[in-house]
Amino acid sequence: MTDPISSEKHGDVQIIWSDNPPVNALGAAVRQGLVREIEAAEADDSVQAVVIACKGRTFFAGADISEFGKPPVMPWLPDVVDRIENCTKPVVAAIHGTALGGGCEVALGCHYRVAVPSAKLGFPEVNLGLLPGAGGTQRGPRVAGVELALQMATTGKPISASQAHDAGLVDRIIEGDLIEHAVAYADEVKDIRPLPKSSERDDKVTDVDPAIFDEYKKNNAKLFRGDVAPQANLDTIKAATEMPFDKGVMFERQKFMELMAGQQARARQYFFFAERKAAKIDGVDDSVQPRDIKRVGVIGAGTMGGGISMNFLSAGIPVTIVEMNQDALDRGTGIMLKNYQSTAKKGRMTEEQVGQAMGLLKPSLNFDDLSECDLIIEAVYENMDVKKEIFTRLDGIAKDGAILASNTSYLDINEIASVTKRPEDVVGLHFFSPANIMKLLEVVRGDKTADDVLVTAMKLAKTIRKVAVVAGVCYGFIGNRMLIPRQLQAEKLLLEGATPQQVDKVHVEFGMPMGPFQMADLAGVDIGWHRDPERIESIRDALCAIDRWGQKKGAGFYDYDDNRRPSPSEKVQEIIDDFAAKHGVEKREISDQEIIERTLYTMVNEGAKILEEGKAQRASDIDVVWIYGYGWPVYKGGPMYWADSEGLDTIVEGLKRQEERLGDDWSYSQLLLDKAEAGEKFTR
Ligand code: T1G
Repeated sequence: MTDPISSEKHGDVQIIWSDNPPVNALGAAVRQGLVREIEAAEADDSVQAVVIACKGRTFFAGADISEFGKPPVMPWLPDVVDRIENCTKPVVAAIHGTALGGGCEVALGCHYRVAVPSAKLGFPEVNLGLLPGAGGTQRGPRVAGVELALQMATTGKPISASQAHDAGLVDRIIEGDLIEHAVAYADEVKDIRPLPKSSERDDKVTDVDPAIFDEYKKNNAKLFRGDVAPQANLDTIKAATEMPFDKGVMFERQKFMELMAGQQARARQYFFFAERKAAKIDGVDDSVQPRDIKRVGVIGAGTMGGGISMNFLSAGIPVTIVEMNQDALDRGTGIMLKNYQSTAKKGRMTEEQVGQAMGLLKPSLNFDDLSECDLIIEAVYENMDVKKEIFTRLDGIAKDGAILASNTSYLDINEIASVTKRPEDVVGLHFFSPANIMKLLEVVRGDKTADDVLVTAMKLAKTIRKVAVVAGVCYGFIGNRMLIPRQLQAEKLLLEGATPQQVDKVHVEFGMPMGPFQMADLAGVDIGWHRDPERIESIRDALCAIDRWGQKKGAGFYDYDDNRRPSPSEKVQEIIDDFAAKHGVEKREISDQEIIERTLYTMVNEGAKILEEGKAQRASDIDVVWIYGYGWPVYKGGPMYWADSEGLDTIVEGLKRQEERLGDDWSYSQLLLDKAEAGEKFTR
């Protein structure tokens, strides 16, 4: 392995380079090289100042996560940072790309920091279930101030170079060549003494009202729910206001080690790689090139079509959106504009950017306009006949090589493709509502979908800032298919004595953003309903038949006030009791554990079936779907990782305990049984 650290002289300034693709992670060789080169520069009388810089796309993006859990190799990163700070000559960090985690801490160990305008700095360790463990929780508040450091460390969100400059975290924003200006800056400061050490500055942590920490926690309660790392980050930042640096870093080290040893950090670190693995398509050669997508067509300007269009417009890709009538078209484009304007009001985009995005939109009533598109996404009513009719028309209109995609959330892509003469160009692009917000995209691979169509979809997903997962064709693909047993058991539990609020409470306490019935009310109880009010085969049918379609109707499984605040519904309880009586179901006390076993264990069983049928490439992909598509608590790693943590034998035992109640069409995944028997895991 070539040494990633080198150095070169520019006059009396020594540049220490890191060249450790892809992101200059601070692995052992980098840490060793940094110490070696700092000591060499210090001992070299011809060197008056030092610049630390990185080749490639970014300054150090943090500790090397792939080293976690392995035997440590010296030097520790905190010692590297201390060694830089104690260098007897000024050290300047030249920052581009993303100085994250340990990268930001190395920069803080330097005496000065310069950055290009596009650079970002951050403490994303909390996303890995950790905290800045190389002095960042103590240096950060001293340099950037407690409140900014607290926000950075507990949210993991990076800040821009200009925000960092305003806070004093960056000394100069460099317009032009970074290295040339960094060397010039080093030349400017080379004789200034004493050297400004982040660890010795107390000006930004003295006189801090301790109440700000409770205030912050109260205002960001969601951050702290269930997840232990945000609290540890708050505690260590707070320590910077209560104790001297040396004591503070000892406290930081203790909290860091506690987190690192914990389940949540392991789950989050697993997920970091799981998310990136999802982008890889098994069996498709890296040489397969994506098709060029210059213009996207969207059929349907409803909630989904509008949201889908916004993803491409925001990425600067022109969209032709087609509707059946002017009213629907105007309504759809109006909602898109409103969404953009509310984003602008929150300061997350400028009015000019809103104009640019909407300027790329071409509304049309003429289906033939889609002939100019390289990718056409059908986002209309979830009905196979309607979709077949559209794809038949598309087949005659779309240009050669255009990709024809359906946003269907359940239906058979092979059947849709079968009405075209180009099934190899047909793929499923299942966006999750709201499509302009939710990060998950299920890319559904038909039997005949061409490899380059798949590669194009996965690459495009990254362009529109989605996390894509390849799914095979089956009813509901990955996510919604696993919802089916969960919803089925949840409703059966209502008949047997549980209440909607009890079932939802168990899920929320587990860490889900909402429970099955809260979700049904939000999404619409009528989704997938057969629309026949006379046909009452389930509690949902009974609710739909009397217009209890969820929040949009002010009533679903819950009653809602004008502000959509939910309350338990006597009417719903009546319907449940009638239904149970009619079906001769005895009411009984239902334990929380039974709810977990019947709704979450059955999901794991379905996930195992998806795997054994080859409808997901790997178990970790299923976890990515559930974390990004449904808000599964990332600190539990996703349903398959979580099942491994519980033990697959525990899952099987629980299912066997419930077997009698699971219904006639219940069946075990053989893969689950085999793995449980063999003491194996799905995800490691
Ligand atoms: N360690 C090891 N590999 C990493 C890595 C890291 N820190 N960051 C990225 N990679 C790999 C990634 O797996 C992928 O590999 C490739 O680089 C490109 O990544 C002591 C303890 C920097 C914003 O949390 O946020 O410092 O799949 O696809 O979309 O206090 O990577 O190609 O084989 O994400 O352009 C703190 C994590 C660590 C930053 C770039 N740092 N990385 O995004 O590329 S803990 C982080 C990112 C720490 C100290 C603590 C992003 C990125 P492959 P990518 P990208």
